[in-house]
Amino acid sequence: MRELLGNLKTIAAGVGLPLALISGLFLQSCSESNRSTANTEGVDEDVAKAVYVAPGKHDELYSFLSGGFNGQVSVYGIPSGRLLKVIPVFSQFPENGYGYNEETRPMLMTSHGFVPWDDLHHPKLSRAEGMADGRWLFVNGNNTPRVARVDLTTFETVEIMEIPNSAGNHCSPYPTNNNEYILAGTRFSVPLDLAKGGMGDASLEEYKDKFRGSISFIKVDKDKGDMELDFQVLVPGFDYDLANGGKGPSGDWVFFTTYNTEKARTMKELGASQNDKDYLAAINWKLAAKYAAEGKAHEMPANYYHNKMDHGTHKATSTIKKKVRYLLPEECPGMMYLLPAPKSPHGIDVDPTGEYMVVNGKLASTLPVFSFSKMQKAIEDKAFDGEVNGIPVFKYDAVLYGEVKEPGLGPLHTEFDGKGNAYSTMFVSSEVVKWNVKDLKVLDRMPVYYSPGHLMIPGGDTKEPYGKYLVVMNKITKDRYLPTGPELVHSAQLIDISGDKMRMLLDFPTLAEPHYAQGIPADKVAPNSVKFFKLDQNTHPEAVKKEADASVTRQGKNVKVNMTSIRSHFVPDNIEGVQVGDTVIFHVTNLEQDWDVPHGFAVMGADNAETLIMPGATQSLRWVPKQAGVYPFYCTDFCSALHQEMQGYIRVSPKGSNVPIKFSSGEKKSVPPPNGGPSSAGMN
Ligand code: RUQ
Ligand code: CUA
Repeated sequence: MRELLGNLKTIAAGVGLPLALISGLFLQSCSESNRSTANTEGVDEDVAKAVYVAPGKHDELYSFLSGGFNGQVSVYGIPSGRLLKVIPVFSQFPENGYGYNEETRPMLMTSHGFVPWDDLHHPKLSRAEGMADGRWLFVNGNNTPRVARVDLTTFETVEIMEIPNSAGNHCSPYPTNNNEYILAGTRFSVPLDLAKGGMGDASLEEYKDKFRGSISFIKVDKDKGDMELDFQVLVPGFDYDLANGGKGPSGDWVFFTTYNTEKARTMKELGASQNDKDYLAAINWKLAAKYAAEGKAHEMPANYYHNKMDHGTHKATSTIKKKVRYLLPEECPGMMYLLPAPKSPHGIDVDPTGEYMVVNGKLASTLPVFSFSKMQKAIEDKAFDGEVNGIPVFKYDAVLYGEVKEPGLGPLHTEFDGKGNAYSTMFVSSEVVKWNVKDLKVLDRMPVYYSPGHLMIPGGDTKEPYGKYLVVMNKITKDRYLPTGPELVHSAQLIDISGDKMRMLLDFPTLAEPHYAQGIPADKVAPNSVKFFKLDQNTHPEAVKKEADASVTRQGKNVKVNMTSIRSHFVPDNIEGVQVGDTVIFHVTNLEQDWDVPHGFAVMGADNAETLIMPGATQSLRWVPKQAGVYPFYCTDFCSALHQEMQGYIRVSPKGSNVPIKFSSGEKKSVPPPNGGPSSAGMN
């Protein structure tokens, strides 16, 4: 395989082969390697020690991998690669009822209606002084433009905000060094109707004149993390791909890669690959904020949802926002510049010192590194080469620090180790390449399997990388694991970067398609992890805090069941008086005040999901029985030795019957004290 790739490189080097052709060649090389068993090249014998986390011991780091098209975030322990949790964000999750139960359904509301899915690409940890602080994780929804916030005390999604004037929120979300702003750029430009708001109706032939991109400036509350769309910058109608914030000297700047500066609207594979250089856009976010504050912003109508989870009720509410402010770069001198960057660039990564901006040009044969101080000088000297829509374009040589020669094929992303080295993924030549940021010399190459997209070094996008490990996320899995039919898991690989040479440690399967990831030392997150919700702080309006208060009430065609659960019974567990044609809402409060004792609730025929209620919380399930009968309900989580006994019945009579509402917790059979948890009960 190495030989093959070598040949490939010689063929493609310098000639600027179209990506389709190169990847075609590459796929051939994949099937080549299918013939042999898994390739263990680069793996030495005692790597097991480096990743072994003994039973009962904890991992050194958390890592948060995006799930791509599953709309979720997966949490893995590093170095073991153990999957710790799946956090549903944009997707309904039957496992715990997220997006199904009444409390979380509003989280998935958008101006397009209820959208229970998205393509989640880039997790970014919140920051303090340029370092990940372990409080929140921000993620983007690429399809129906949204930004979400996960609270890392509960590992729950607590806020989702739709982004207006955007289509494909890929270039997102990028926090500045103290979360002053989260920046979110649109991937696709769309025709904007500044008078009526939102997307206008336009002929595709008018692309060049009417289509615009947008970059959203989302303010983050310092203490609570709540987001608010402050304003947008409306930018030329390119495709905006990825972004990253500066640090140190470049801390006031954020950089965005663009492609399709050709403004092609069809067959973009070719149309958007014509220009020898596209742009890296540089925006001074502080200056933009100043312009917006000083009245340079215009206002236009908008229509977008902002959904927030309340801490006390544990219920989400949606607010519909009707206005958005925007800045036009041509009216804001000094706010935005364009750096010419070869060639359909993807990732933009800023080194820990904040001086070097690395642009990963998918089709480029070199890896250009731009210099922030040269950029400052170029602004002073007006070293421009024309302008686009009033935005100055720098002369390439005036801002270029240098180029990494023959880095590999198909560079996509770069991260840093804090020792002056950079690591870049090469999609086409399937390798991670280590190079020195100062002298731009390639130092090492590690073949990876296969076709890496993003890579992540814990803290590798901050001013002080944690270093030590690198996780590379591969797009193609092929023969790495036992085959599971046509659909395979994706594969991440863990690489030790503590020495001069990279050392391959571990393959681990990932869910759906991870794009970016974030890693953080466990001690920045674990101590703040909530064990359970305090019942006396539960302000859910339908919560019942003791069994005596449980009730069943009818209001017209609606029947409301306010129920409690505790090991190992529900109150009430016998319910009568429901009729076909009624809508029943179960509000179930878990009375437990102990760690790791959720109760589930499911009722036969429920067409949505179960709910999984954490101790001290209330969740509500809507159920519309279709036929008369006596329906069992039960707890879905094996919570005690008598979990199988945790069940009840609800009687549904024909429409118009005269069975009155009646409920009880029966002649209770004696219930053992709540000590029957899995650890003490020997329930197997
Ligand atoms: S992008 S590799 Cu969102 Cu690179 Cu996926
Ligand atoms: Cu409660 Cu099983």
